[in-house]
Amino acid sequence: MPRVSTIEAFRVSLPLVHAFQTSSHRKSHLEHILVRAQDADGTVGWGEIASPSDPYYCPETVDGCWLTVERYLAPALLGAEWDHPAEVGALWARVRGHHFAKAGLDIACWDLWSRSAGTPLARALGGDRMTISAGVSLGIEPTVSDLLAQVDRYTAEGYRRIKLKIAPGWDVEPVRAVRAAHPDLALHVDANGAYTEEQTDVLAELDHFGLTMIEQPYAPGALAAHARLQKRIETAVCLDESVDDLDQLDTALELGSGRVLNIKVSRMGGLTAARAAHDRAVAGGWQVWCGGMHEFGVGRAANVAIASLPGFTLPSDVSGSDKYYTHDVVEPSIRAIDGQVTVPSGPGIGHEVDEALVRRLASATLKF
Ligand code: OSB
Ligand code: MG
Repeated sequence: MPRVSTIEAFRVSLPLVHAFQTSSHRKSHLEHILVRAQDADGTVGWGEIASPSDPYYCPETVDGCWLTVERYLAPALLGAEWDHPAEVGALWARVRGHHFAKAGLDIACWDLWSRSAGTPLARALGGDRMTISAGVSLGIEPTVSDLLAQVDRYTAEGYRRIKLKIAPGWDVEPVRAVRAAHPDLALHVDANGAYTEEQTDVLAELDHFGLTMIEQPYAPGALAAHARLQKRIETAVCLDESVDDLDQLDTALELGSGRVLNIKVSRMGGLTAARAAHDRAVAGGWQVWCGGMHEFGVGRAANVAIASLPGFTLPSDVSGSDKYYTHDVVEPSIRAIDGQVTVPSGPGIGHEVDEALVRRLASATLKF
């Protein structure tokens, strides 16, 4: 079996419909790297590197991913023999970290392989759902009434749960206001690691609002602190930044650092790794859901595919493209209807990339 004889990468920037602010950064447009892999038969697979531009969520950056693809990952993949996409991770196992960059190539290989097999990516991964449940992640807004307007808008659109970004100084007040306006809403908060253990009293106060979880309250490495918090509060603690490999997940499971895992394809280093995290977390008795990184259509379609696995029982951060972008890079664009995204039945990611658009928008390209 081939496999990849041509690899191209494109740096593409799209404006966000609505600026997004977390405890650590603010964004009005996003630059991602789209990866195109072609085999000797001419079959093409696409992947997306959804790294943030700046190292505020994770250590990776778009610039760093670009160099890593150019110097290490693309040369390792080009011309290598493999039969199944679960094997490609071994090609770059020597490269430590760089999970977002690896994920882009991994997704392209899964798309390529499932297209040549004529299989939907979701089924190739072992997913059995026909639709996935979609929530939205709302950034920090200038005022509580701006936030309430956002919540009203997306609950009216039918999204199944709302996640609110919090940070010290923007936590109990917005949560109380949203809860008062929507008593039965499935609601959770995400701190992106902005709290220290000295600020635990605020987190304990959030225990009284019937939240489904508190996502990543402390710094990524603070697995013991997360375990102490989980013992103190009723609300489930969810890990995001703390878990980017199976060893960290094992430690978290053993310590009881939470009860829920946000699985991001990018953070784990690709679909194979995300599936392994799903299997391990579910076996350890945790609930899992699919997180996102404001992906364009390629990465978003990969998220839909992984979220079709049976263990993804909680609503995802995989909202419709229109929440983020006026014009996405795939056709048809990904849509949430009444809080559900349909898992495509066509081969591969099930969406066609507008290649002319990608080439036109690219501010830089690589070709191997
Ligand atoms: O912590 O889940 C996060 C976006 C960028 C960086 C980190 C996070 C997020 C989101 C948005 O919450 C998820 C999405 O809508 O794609
Ligand atoms: Mg998060």
